[in-house]
Amino acid sequence: MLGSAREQPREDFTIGQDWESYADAEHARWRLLFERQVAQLPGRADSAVLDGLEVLGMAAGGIPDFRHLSDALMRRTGWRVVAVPGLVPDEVFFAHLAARRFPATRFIRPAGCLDYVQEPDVFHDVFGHVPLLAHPAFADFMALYGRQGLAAQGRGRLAELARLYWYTVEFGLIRTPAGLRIYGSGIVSSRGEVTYCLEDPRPRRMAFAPARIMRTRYRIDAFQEIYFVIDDYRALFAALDRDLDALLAEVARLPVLSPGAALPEDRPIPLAGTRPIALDGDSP
Ligand code: HBI
Ligand code: FE
Repeated sequence: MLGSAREQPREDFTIGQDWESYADAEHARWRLLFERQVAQLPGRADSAVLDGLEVLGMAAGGIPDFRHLSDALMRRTGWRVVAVPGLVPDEVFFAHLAARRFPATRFIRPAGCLDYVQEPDVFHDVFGHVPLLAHPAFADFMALYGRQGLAAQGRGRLAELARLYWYTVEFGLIRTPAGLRIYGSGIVSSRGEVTYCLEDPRPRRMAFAPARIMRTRYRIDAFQEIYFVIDDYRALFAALDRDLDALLAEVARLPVLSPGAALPEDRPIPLAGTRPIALDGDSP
């Protein structure tokens, strides 16, 4: 059956989404996840995430059809969404990004594991990642990440690029005139981390520093101990829009850091420090 999810993956690991074959119960699970997540996002997620959800027509109704998402994305940023069976090899993942194709899983997490999944599912991949692909600067960064990922892998420096992805695309925060906001997909699609990352006093929040991030290990099994904060999506593009060998050499000279490590050059971003400061004398 052409385009079926049960077919053998193609050489680029893509499969058909086979949207028509989703069961009502699977759409209902999306609806539950969508509704409870959207309720938390106003005032916490960056406007680029909220705008992306809207312009791409994502809704509580059910699991989006990747063809419709791709049509809407293509008009805005030239990206499309393709279905893959699960995690794909790094070089395949990078090659898709470089070609402005986002590989998304088609399956949805089982009803018994709505709050935590080990492997990405369609809710994480589509609700978490796809909205920002409608943002031009972020969309360009993702394609550049794919190209530089392929280059870094050729030099045996995949770990450094993966850490940058983790602390930006997956768990990044952004400083806006209204305050700190979320843009990382791992947070946007997480029931608990949305509030933890912005409101809990325990994690540290540091100014974006690409070479520092590339030395910092990460945990995949717990909320993050450290978040890095950008001021603008163009800072992501600028971090990789340079001689990769020079950047990797700079990183390789210094030791790898644990997520809890503190460096004198770290610049903490206070939780309330970005709210507009009153000019009438009642601010510190
Ligand atoms: N495959 N489907 C999928 N999704 C990912 O996010 C992904 C992947 N393969 C490799 C990978 N991520 C990461 O290892 C790279 O970002 C380094
Ligand atoms: Fe992800």
